[in-house]
Amino acid sequence: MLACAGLLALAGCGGNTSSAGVRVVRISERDFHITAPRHLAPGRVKLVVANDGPDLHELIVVRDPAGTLPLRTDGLTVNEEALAPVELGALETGAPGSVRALTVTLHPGRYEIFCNMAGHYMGGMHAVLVVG
Ligand SMILES: [Cu+2]
Repeated sequence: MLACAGLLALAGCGGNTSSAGVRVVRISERDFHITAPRHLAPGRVKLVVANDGPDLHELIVVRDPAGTLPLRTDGLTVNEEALAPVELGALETGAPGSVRALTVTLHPGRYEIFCNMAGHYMGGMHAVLVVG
């Protein structure tokens, strides 16, 4: 990872780099799993999110030093309102087959991405990103 970080400015670390120097990170969502790189270098990244279905999915990015995300009283969804201070951004509901993008700036630390359609987080639609 250290060698990777050192090469970032030169080669984009093997990933795609847009003209603005924003790195592209590909994420796949499906029922009920999110596939994403576990480790990322700090900086500006464009999360390109493919919904591989078959259901509708969202994607929310939060900085999450504490670990466990709070649930609403319905027991089926994450309490996004409680996470507002640490939310970096969100993609609202996307149809199966859609590809959407969200650009965020990542600082060293632990992040979590998740889908907050009813029951999807509980079903396993979350992933931890370790930045640094
Ligand atoms: Cu979902």
